[in-house]
Amino acid sequence: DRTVYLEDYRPTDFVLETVELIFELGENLTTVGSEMRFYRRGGADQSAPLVLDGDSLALSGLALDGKPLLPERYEQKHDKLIIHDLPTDEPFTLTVKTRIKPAENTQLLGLYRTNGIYSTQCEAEGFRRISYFYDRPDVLAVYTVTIIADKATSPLLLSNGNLVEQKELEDGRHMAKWHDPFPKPAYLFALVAGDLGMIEDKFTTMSRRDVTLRLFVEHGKEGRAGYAMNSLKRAMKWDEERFGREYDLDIFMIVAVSDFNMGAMENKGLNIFNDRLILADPETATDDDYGRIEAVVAHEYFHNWTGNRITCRDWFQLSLKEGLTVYREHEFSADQRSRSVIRVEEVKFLRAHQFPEDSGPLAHPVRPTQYLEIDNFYTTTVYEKGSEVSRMIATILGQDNFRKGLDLYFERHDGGAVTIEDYLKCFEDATGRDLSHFALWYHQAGTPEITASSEYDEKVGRLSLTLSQSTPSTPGQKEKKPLHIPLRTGFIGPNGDDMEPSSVSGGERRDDVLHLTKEHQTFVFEGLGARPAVSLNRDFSAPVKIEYDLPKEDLVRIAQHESDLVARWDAVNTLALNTLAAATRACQSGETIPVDPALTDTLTGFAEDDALEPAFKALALTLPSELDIGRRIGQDIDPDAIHLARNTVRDAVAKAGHKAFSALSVSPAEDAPFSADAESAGKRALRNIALSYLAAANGDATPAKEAYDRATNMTDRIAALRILAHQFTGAAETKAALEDYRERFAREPLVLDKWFTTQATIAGPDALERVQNLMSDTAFDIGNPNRVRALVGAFASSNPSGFNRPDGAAYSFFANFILTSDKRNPTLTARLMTAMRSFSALEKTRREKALIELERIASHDDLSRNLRDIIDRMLK
Ligand code: B3K
Ligand code: ZN
Repeated sequence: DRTVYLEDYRPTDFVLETVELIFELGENLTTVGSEMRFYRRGGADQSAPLVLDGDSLALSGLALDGKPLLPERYEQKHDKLIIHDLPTDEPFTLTVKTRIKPAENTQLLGLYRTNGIYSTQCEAEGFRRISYFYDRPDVLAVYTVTIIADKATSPLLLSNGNLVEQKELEDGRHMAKWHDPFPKPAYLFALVAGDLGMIEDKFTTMSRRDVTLRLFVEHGKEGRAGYAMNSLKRAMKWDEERFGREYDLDIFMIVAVSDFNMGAMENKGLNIFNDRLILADPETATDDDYGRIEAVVAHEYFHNWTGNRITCRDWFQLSLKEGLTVYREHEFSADQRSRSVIRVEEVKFLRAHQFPEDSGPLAHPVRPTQYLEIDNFYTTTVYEKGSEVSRMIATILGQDNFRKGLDLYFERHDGGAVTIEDYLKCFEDATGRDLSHFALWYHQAGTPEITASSEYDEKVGRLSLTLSQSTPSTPGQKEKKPLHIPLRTGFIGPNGDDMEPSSVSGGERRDDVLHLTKEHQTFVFEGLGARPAVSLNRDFSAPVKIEYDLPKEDLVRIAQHESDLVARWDAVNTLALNTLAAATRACQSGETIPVDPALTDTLTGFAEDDALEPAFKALALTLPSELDIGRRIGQDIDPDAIHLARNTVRDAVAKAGHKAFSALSVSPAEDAPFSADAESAGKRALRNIALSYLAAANGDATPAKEAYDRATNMTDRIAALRILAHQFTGAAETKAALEDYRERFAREPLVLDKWFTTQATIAGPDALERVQNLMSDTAFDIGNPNRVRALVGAFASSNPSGFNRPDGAAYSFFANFILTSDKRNPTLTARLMTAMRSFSALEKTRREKALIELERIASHDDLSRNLRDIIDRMLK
């Protein structure tokens, strides 16, 4: 059993000070020389051997202080290199030579070569696939890296830090030497070599140092790199202004590569990105793409302080860097765009991805205590729930105090590898507030559920609000304790204005934050002259589920009048979910499907309200997805009933709001030059949602086809294509538009991903055959993670009625795909597999068919550790 436990943590026996790496790059054979300077840690066992990590390495040399080591001095066991009888008092130098094969590395972990580019991905445990090393985040060393390669095919040789030497060698080779003065763990090491295009810019920091900024992309794509560069500069400025963080090297580089397992990687001074998160121009990128590029470029840059300068002691602390960095990223997006719109998007994401994870077989705390494969813990719980936890600290302390705590964190721990406890202590020490109860958020898995009830005593103007909290059991954690939950709460009067109680008892209330700390707690508010509508969890101040039987008129009042826009959106969303769930039930029992006029009226009201910003209106008008409805129903889910119910409700909304949608669908600024800013994006989003309602109301594909043909940017083009494909699946217009798109972007794999996804998510039983056919399209490439996610991933995770065909055929297709893909790329495969984590919420027939296929996967005894870990937990 290879399970790793938090409680087993202990520091290394040796301290690694410096490492000199020499790479001689060849696609079939690369040799890596590593010269490491060590000394024994004081207080450690003075006879302990040095144990280094390795994975799929060929050892070709080993020397101590320049002298080859005799075979009896070392052993290679279970991927470890163990060296005995090392000096006790003196520092020593260990030289290790390894051979690796970058072109055969289909896992895309370690050093790999695809499309003529050598690049690396070392987090979490990829460096051990390059050389034997202390591959753990608490070993921080200063790196000097020499790269030697053929100059014609690899004119560009990059690594972390500053370039210190570059020269020509014989046989057409050349070398470059990089030095990174900041001690770092191996997971932040990076190397890139190849032939790429570049754009360059500069940034002058707050202390007036000039930093060179370079962004590398495929030749010919330079024109699509400008937005990423611009985002980087805004992120650098923002981090100075908002958090006082300045960049620390003379150069900052970003490289975009096309074969990449995740989004991007924050390697010191040399971020490596999936090219889908860099490349953008109006013809090929949607507004959502622009938003994500801005956010991820910022996220990786922000890691320089939260992750790189201060890193994790061990991988259990992953959220220390990821949760905090996501929070910083969210704040950045909120400041760059519209704060409430960004917040609504975060809430939607959390509910769609983190809540299901937290209520399913893969649930784990933000800070786990054990793992089999750390790669599987880069989850929405560690990232997004981790971010919510930092957000709650800010809500509890207030923004100024949060900043004070974070300042102390940077001051106290710069250069360190620390824990979640160290992080929390900084907020306690800086503000005097005790966070020991709050800390439970890191340790307890599961989404807390709050039940609320209220009573209003008209005679004395008193409102009693009773809140009860509980957290469901999760794997390995049966009993749960009550948490400290900060709940922003508003009181909306009959005229729609905020009401302010004259006094509160029963618990702490600061500003509009109620501090729920007990299992049951009754807050009593005095001085409320009329019965208010209680708006709980404004701004989604806590990542919880709330069960509150609000009278419908209260929900409508909140939807129409709350000063907090997130709460307004949430009220509309609840109205819609209530209607959609009822419609699904009716559909299953063969009754006529009811559509609540309170919903259609409210939505029409939103559509007609000119005071609301377009982006917010677009969000409010978007009905919950079929997956959202399934999650709301929770068990015995019938995806076909949901699909039919949702279409029926959508058509009713479309008819009721027909006039308003017609008005919104005419573009006010069709001819204006394209701008990617949030305001313009909001207008496009609103126009496109209106267009989809109109298409539903009229049942005519022509307007969508015209919109497709007229489109001058990808947002409008793909929106029209989606309407055609999803609402007019077999139509001639749809066929023509799909063919046009395929042709138009024939040489743009990244852009064709949208075409794959659009078709993979067409509802209904034909989806499987469609996906299978698309897999033989020449643009599909099983070796490229983006293609796989765009087609197979989207089908499995975002096409509930198609993927969950009652005959189980799609499950069996998917299981076969998983078994094949696992041989090539375990990280990607394990991630894909999670698409089925909620299978037990399906109705019986589907659930049983899914189980058969999951068990078939599990019965193979040669699964990767990544897949084994996921499938076993799913079946537990
Ligand atoms: N830290 C990386 C993620 C690495 C994933 C390794 N399996 C990107 C990020 O979160 O910024
Ligand atoms: Zn990150």
